[in-house]
Amino acid sequence: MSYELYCLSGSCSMAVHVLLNELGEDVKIHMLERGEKGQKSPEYLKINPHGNVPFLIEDGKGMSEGGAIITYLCDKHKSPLLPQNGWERAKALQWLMFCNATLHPAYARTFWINANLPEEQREEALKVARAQIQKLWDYVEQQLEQGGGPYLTGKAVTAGDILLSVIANWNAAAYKFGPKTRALFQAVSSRPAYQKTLATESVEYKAAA
Ligand SMILES: N[C@@H](CCC(=O)N[C@@H](CS)C(=O)NCC(=O)O)C(=O)O
Repeated sequence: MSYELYCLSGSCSMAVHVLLNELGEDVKIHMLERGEKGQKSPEYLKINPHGNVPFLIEDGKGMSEGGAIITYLCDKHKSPLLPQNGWERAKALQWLMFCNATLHPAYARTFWINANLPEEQREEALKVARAQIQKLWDYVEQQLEQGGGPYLTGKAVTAGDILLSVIANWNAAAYKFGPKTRALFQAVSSRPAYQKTLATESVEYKAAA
C-alpha cells in the first residue's frame, strides 16, 4: 500500500508524516508552500477545499482531519501507537484528541491574532492567548507527574505523544515546558522515524532544549 500526504513543513501534518515513517509505509510527500501559491492554490483547493493540511490520499480517495487520519492509519496497520481496545485505547484517544482539539486550536488562536489583528491590539491579545497555552503545558506536566510518565499514557509511547511533540515545536521559546514534558519531547523526537521526518521537512527540533 502506498500513500500520498500533503504537508506544510513542521505543521500538524508532520505528526501524520512521522506516523507513516513509524509504520514503515511508502509515502509520497507533497510539501506545499504557505499561501496562494501552495495550500490556497486552485490546484490544491480542488484536492482539499479547506486548503489545509494534513490531507491523505490512498487509492485515489482523500481524507482530511489529522486526528481521524492518525486513528485510521494506526487501526489499519494495527500499530501499538494506538492500542486496539479497552482503557488503554480510551486514554490514548483522550490524549490524541487533547492535542488535536484542545492544544492545536489554542495555538491557532495565536496564529489568527498575528494574521488578523491590527498591530496595536496584537500584544495584549497574544498575552492572553499564550497564557492559555501555558496553562495547557502546565497541565501536561502535572499529568505526567501524576501518571509517572515517561509518556502521556504511561510507559508506552502513543500517537498523542507524537502530535504533542510536533505542536510543542511551534514558537517553542514562548513557553515554559516542565522537566517531564521536555524529557518526553526528547524521547519522542529522537526516534528514527521522527528524525527522518525532521530531515525531510527541513525542521529543527527546539522544544526539547
Ligand atoms: N482540524 C484540522 C485543522 C488542520 C489545520 O489547521 N492545519 C493547519 C496546519 S497545522 C493548516 O493547514 N493551516 C492553514 C489553513 O488552515 O489555512 C486538522 O486537525 O486536521
